[in-house]
Amino acid sequence: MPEITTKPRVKVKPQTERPKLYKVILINDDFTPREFVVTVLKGEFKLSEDQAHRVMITAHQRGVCVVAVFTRDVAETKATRATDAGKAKGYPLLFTTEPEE
Ligand code: TYC
Repeated sequence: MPEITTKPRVKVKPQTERPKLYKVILINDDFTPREFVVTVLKGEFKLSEDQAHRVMITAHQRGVCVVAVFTRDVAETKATRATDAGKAKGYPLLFTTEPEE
């Protein structure tokens, strides 16, 4: 009887693989003042006044706007901090995260 031996193959991930990126998304609401949204975008995401204003207006008009893209930990931390900044003032301001395709 011939014996068949098989070598286990171990898949090695290439070390050059990039970490998955996550979008931070700003959600519109009817209560948070526009200027407060701009202030949070500048403070937490380091956007300029002009960038922050564009992002806020886009969310205001379309319902959502992608703020920026980060690794998972950074995206979740920033989204939580920015949402908490609104909560502290009694606003329903909401930032969520979503993996990039
Ligand atoms: N819609 C809010 C208002 O009219 C402003 C706003 C914009 C709130 C974007 C949230 O993500 C937001 N006061």
